[in-house]
Amino acid sequence: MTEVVEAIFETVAATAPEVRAGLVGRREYQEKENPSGERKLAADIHADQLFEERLLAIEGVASYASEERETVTGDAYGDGYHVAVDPLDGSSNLKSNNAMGTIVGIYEEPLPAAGEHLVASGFVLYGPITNMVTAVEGTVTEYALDDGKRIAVAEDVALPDEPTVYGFGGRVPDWPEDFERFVRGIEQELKLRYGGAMIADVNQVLTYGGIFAYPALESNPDGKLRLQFEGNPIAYVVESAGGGSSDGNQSLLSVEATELHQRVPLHVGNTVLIDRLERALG
Ligand code: AFP
Repeated sequence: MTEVVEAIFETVAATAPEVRAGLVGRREYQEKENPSGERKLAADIHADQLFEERLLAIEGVASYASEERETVTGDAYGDGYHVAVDPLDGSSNLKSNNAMGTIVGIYEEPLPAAGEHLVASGFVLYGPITNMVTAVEGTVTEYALDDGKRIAVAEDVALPDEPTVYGFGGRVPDWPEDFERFVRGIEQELKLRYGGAMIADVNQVLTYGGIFAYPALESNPDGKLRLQFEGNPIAYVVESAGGGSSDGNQSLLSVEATELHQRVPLHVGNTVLIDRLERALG
């Protein structure tokens, strides 16, 4: 198992410099929308093509799915791992030159699959430094990427016990009342860190402790973020780092997967805050 998982992470790391270099000149929107009805940037398409080609070439990877594609490619029910990728998370940050990320979830079951079928997950953060965080068998490791090579910079990463930051997506008038009441309490205690790319905001929570959420909205009770490509992989990382995740009443990893692009209300962070959130929404 671990050789294939390692090969997947090595491939994602080796591809990251081309994704980053490919951002220049690719910030215009294409006509086509992605399966979630969101406009696609040329940069989204470029990253998606690179990851599909490279990941499907790995012995032991059966299929590839991405936020940018309607359906799974490769052998959807084949033996081997089923990889779910958000090639460029936060791509609307490209125009404003803010951080973005790549998210990868490695499932042992055909997609769509519940998060409990993840064997590993991770993300690349295109920040001042390109770094990568992986969660494998309950251990979280942070790497600096140097020309696509992983250099471990933190082993056994764990959320600090004391939460410091929070970041909540969506618009205040669109938040359900019970979530807004929860936020009003958090606001009195923590510092706001919200940048519009989940990976960058979640990395703040991993580094400083706190909570990130893109909650259920009045306009969309399932929220905005996708279970397969964002919710499950990030919940797996945060829970492996000693934190918690929730769709409002259960761990994201327990949410039943019925559609490849299903959305889910996403809350991740220190367990004390996730417990408080579930009591507030209960
Ligand atoms: P884009 O990839 O379209 O920029 O969306 C990013 C994202 O999926 C996630 O990374 C952010 O947390 C969230 O959406 C930001 O959404 P808002 O623009 O509604 O704040």
